[in-house]
Amino acid sequence: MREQLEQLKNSALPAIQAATSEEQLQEIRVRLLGRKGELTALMKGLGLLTPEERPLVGQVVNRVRDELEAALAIALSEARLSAQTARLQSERVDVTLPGRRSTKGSKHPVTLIIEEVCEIFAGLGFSVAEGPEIEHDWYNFEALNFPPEHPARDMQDTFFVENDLLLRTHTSPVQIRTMLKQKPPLRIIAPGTVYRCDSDATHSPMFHQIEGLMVDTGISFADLKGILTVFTNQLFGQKTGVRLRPSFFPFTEPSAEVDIACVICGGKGCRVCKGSGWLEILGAGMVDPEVFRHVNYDAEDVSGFAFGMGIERIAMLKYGISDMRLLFENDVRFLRQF
Ligand code: 2U9
Repeated sequence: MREQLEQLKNSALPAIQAATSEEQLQEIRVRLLGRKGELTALMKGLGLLTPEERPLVGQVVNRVRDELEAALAIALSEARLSAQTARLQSERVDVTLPGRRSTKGSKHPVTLIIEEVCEIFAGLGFSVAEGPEIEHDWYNFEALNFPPEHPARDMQDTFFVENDLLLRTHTSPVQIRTMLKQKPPLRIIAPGTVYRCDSDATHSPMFHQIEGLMVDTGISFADLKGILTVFTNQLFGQKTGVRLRPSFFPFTEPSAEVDIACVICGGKGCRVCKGSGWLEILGAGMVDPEVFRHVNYDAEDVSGFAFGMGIERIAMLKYGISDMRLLFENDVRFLRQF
């Protein structure tokens, strides 16, 4: 049996050294040391030996197995190294290939309009104010003079969180919070996300607004018209016509809707302006004295104007987008055009 073991070793070692790949060495390992391998088969003969012979031959078995294992390990690492060397030599880097361009993102159209509007108002001395999106009923409705039965306070129009907490329906609470913290004069714009229970091609339950507020002594409706004319001219072009129509909001008195001459047809009448030649882009008015009372401003001493606009609507008009939902679907084929 000793002889058989030596023979096995003597024939196996050259085979291991001759093997050139990991696969070949794996096959040899199975053939020699596997469950049905040659060494395993020989070991079964140990049982036929005398008790004296058994430990001696057992030692030879162990030595042969250790030598074979060591030879296999060395050959395996050599095979791996030469495979890696061959791969590295064949995979040459072609330095003449053009580099891979990194794809550059672009700003969302809503962000672009917010930035542009903020920039215009910064030039007119307004600073940006921000506030929470989850608001108290008091800041969102009560302080803004919404009567208790106003439809906006209904579950149909507002997302309520709990009791008197809700998702702000406009950014006006930001101006209330600012007035409570700061004394006049005040010139702020409040951009941000707002929420209303509404969803179709021109309404989204989540949208963006920019509102503005200017309070000082002697502020008049003429200031409102002047500032908003400068604004619309800068955003839509110097020759854009502007008109104000009487309107109503709980928080301003008097109030107006601000229209610009249709950016598509120039005022002749088309599908976008529904034949009127005008596009409504803003609401505005003189701050109601009742609102000043809620923030402890003296309406006898100061006056102010406020305005508000929906950013998605401005983006749709400025970029010719027909369906508001495109702004929220995040389809890169749409977004990469900006
Ligand atoms: C305070 C006082 C007054 C903000 C105003 C509007 C008119 C307005 C709409 C435009 C389109 C909302 O997004 S929209 O649906 N906004 O018409 N907003 S005046 O007035 C204020 C705000 C804050 C303290």
